This record gives sequence, C-alpha cells and structure tokens, in this order.
Amino acid sequence: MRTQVGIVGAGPAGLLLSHLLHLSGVESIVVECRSRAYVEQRVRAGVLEQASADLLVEAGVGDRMKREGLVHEGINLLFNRRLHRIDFQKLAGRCITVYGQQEIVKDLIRARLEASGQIIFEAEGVGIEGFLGDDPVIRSRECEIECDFIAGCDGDHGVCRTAIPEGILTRYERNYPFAWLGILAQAAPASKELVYANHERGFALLSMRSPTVSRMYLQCAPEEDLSNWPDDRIWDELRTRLECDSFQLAEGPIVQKGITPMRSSVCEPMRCGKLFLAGDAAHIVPPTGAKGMNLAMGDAAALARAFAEFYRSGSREMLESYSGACLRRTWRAQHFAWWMTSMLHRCEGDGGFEHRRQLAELEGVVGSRAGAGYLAENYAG
Ligand code: FAS
Ligand code: PHB
Repeated sequence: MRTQVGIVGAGPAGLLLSHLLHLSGVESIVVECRSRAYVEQRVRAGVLEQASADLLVEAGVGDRMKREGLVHEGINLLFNRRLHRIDFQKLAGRCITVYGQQEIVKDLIRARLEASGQIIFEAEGVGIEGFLGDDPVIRSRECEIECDFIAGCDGDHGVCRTAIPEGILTRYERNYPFAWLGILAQAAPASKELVYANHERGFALLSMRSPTVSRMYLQCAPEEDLSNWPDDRIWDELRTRLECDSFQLAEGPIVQKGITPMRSSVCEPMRCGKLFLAGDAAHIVPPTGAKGMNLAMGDAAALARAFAEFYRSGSREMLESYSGACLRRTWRAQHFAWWMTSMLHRCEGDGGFEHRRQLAELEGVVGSRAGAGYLAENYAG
C-alpha cells in the first residue's frame, strides 16, 4: 500500500491527526495493533481544555461532545475539610468539558470510516523503517505501507520511539512514589464540578462522566495490588478523603477499576528524519493536571498543520519547527502537572512538615487572584 502519511496508533493523537489531514486533502493510513472494540472501550482521560473542545467542534467531530459533554466553569480544591472553588470563567475566561477519552475515540473513528478513511485494526508485529532516509515504511504481518512520512502516535509502549537509533533521543524522566487507583461507578457524582482533595491519608479526585456515572481516583502505593481493594474499602477511603460539609458521596456499583502509575517523561526531539512523534509516544504527564490527552491533541493539530503546509506549498518550515514548538507547550504542561501533583499528594516520611507546607501553599493559591489565576489559566488551557 502507499500513502502520504503513515500513522501508527489509533488513540486521540493518531485519529485526530488522520482526520485533520483528511480535511486538508492529505492522505493517511492508521495502523492500530488492538481491535476497534478494545480502543473504543478503554477508559482513560476525561477532561478537555477549552482549546481541545473548540478544535473538535471546528474539525466537525464535536457534535456529540456538545450534546453529551459536561461544560464546567471551575473546579474545587478540598483541604482541611473545606471546599474552595477556582472560577475558570472569572479568572481565565475559559471553561473545560468533561467527556470521556473513549467517546472522542469513537467519534473520530466514526468520522474517519464515514469519510472512507483507512484504519487497520488488530495489526500484528508492527514495525517501522526507512525514516532516516527517503523511503519510510510501516510493516505488519498483514501489510506494508510505503509513505512520505511516519507519525508515531503509538503511546508510551509503542514501537516508533524505540525504533529511533541510540544517541539521537534524550529522555527526561521523573517517577513519583505513588500511583492512582481509578474507578468508574454507576453512582451520581456528589459534586457538580471536579473536586481535588489533599487529605492526610492521601490524594483523592472526584470526577464524572455523566449525571449518573462517577469517575474517581485515590492515591495509592506505586506497586498497589487491586485485589487488596474490594469495593467497600475503596468507598470507605474515598468517603474519608473527600469528607466535607458541602456534599455526601453517593455509592454505587463499580464497573471498572485500574491503577495508573504516576510518571513525568519527555523525549527530545520529537522528530527523527521522516518520523514525527506525537502524544504519549513523546511525553507522559501525571494526570493530576488533566493534560495528557490535551497535549496529544495539541501535537496532532500542530503536525497536521505542518504536513498540510508541506503538501500545499512544499515548505518544510513548519515541519522543522514542529518539535521545538510542541516541546515548549509540553514543558509548560509538565511543570503545571508536577505542581498540581506535588501540592496535592502525600509523601511518606515527611514528618508532617511537607503536609503543612502544602496546606499553606493551597491557602495561598485559593486566597490570591494570582495563585488561583495561574491554576485557572493552566488547567483550562
Ligand atoms: P494512546 O496511548 O491513547 O494511543 C496509542 C495507540 O497506539 C493505542 O491505541 C495503542 O493500542 C496503539 N499502539 C501501541 N503500540 C502499537 C503498535 N506497536 N502498533 C500499532 N498500534 C500501537 N490523561 C489525562 O489527561 N487524564 C487522565 O485521567 C488519564 N488517565 C489515564 C489512565 C491510563 C491507564 C493511561 C495509560 C493514561 C491516562 N491518561 C490520562 C493519559 C492518556 O489520556 C493519554 O495522554 C492519551 O491516551 C494520549 O493519547 P495518544 O498519544 O493517542 O496515546
Ligand atoms: C477524569 O475525569 O478522568 C480526570 C479528571 C481530571 C484529572 C484526571 C482525570 O486530573
């Protein structure tokens, strides 16, 4: 097979890139190792920055998000058992949309297939080569795709980043001494807006997917075993950490559980020859700042503009500046996600000093327009 841009990975980055290229008249083929059913049920991120939601609407794939997504004008910080609201609309003139990542994946797959786009699901033994020269190829057991460029959108455990020869990439990493235990529950969210809690027993987050479905997280040990967390223990811990006078947690059947490690990582550069990395293939942020999916969508939009410019005018200028531009945005998001993570999570062995320092930092954030404004501008994008 032959195409202009070969894309590895049908997550938010790869699918959005393929859709945006289609809108610019640039051909692409997406190669995905999992089934359509698998990628469409994978529960992950849930918060879209204003720019990401606007991008989906402008690209003609935001109708269901506008109908079913929950538009929020703020979030809440909970500490010392008191709720403090950060008003995004007042502080930053923006809002967020709560809409599950798997819903965005469904909307993008449907749009691509309705436009006769090519997505090869369940591809086995995917590999790439030729991107250092002039003949990039994506190979799998089923097919061989010759292309002008390869977009590595295959996430943190994909094959594209690792296909880059030693000595070209520099990887910057930070591992956190905790993880998130996340649940999806058939339970009405106790709060209309997200609640991020700093509690002496650890961090907790109250989020949602609809007026009847809660998405909640609690800080746990990095090597935590899910079998140690039966439903009633999860609800007890969430109730304790989210205790406040403003709401009462409603429990319900937990339909999905998972543990997400907390890590920051950035690969520089995000390009090697005719291979361009986008999304989690290039960078991982701790989910505390709700940035992962938004960064992936930002990379896809930048790469789509660069390819469109190349095929329209032959100019390589935007291709040359892609990595630097995306890394600047990525490092800003890395700092924000690190700041939110460090301010809200308990670290063992800090003898209580760190927790009191965090509480003082939180008082400073909610008590000052500058502090609250920084959080609002970075969270809402
Ligand atoms: P993705 O990982 O989404 O997609 C990569 C795709 O490539 C996958 O479909 C994969 O199957 C495919 N692939 C991998 N190897 C391949 C190969 N060899 N050949 C072909 N295809 C291959 N972010 C938030 O903002 N908030 C959250 O709460 C949050 N929770 C998360 C929970 C978990 C368990 C994980 C892993 C991530 C979470 N994230 C969260 C981050 C997440 O949302 C990512 O930022 C987002 O999925 C990035 O999108 P992509 O870059 O498209 O990568
Ligand atoms: C989610 O709803 O899944 C979610 C919300 C905010 C975060 C992380 C995850 O920071």
